[in-house]
Amino acid sequence: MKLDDIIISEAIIKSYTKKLLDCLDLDVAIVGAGPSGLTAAYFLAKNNKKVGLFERHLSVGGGMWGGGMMFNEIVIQEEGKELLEEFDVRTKEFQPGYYTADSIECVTSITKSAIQAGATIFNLISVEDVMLKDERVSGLVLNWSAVELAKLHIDPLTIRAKFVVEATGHPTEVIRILAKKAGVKLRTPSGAVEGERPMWAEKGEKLIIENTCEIFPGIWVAGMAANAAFGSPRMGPIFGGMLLSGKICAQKILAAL
Ligand code: 48F
Repeated sequence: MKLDDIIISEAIIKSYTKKLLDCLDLDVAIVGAGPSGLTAAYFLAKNNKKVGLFERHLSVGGGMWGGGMMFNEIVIQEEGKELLEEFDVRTKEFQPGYYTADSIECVTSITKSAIQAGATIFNLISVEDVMLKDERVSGLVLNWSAVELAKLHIDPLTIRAKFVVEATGHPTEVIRILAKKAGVKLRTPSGAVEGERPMWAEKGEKLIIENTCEIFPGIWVAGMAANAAFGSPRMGPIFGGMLLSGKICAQKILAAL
């Protein structure tokens, strides 16, 4: 068969455009394809919700690829191990209660599970703002990451969502933008992003569960962003809390939808 270069281009443009058009009006829009965002996407999509996940970088996976200090293994505890089994990730017991997993197997398997459950993942798109109507977050403002990187003066596009998930990790970008631009009070002790505290794995892993919540009407925090929002500690390369936070966030949103 002779290959037509123009048909190849047309196939990409048409199928991508269809994907983007299908995501203009979502049940849940997630910002950040790290472990928490990907896990939330999986459980929401598995429950037949229309989910779009927007990731700034070329690659998904956030801070998971590099394990700890580029040693590409992660540690998880018992609860996290059960979740990894749901994604068909193999784990090894290191000591009672401590398991390791290959970080590359984790990222690829969770990502595949989320996509095959029905979530649509867009890489190379940055969320630069939220849509705020009647004191409720009701969507996201998107632009190509290339536009952001090149600092081009090009207006964004907007998508609507019943709920937004802030899963941008340590920088906690989306709720910072919301608090700054709209001057609203978040459901944190001070009403602002409290900022993450120094490393304390045990406390960080416990608190992330209760910090996963609807932090302002229409927007939820999951993963490291939840701990940073509430002034809780970071926890380093133990990932059970990230996965559990994504799952709990999805379960709470499912109950609210
Ligand atoms: O940082 P990240 O992996 O967040 P997470 O799911 O997991 C944290 C762990 O990786 C690790 C840790 C474990 O103990 O503390 O750090 O909470 O993934 C966040 C993703 O969000 C993307 C960013 O590129 C990364 O892949 N991101 C951040 N801001 C934006 C964004 C934005 N404005 N628009 C789109 N994507």
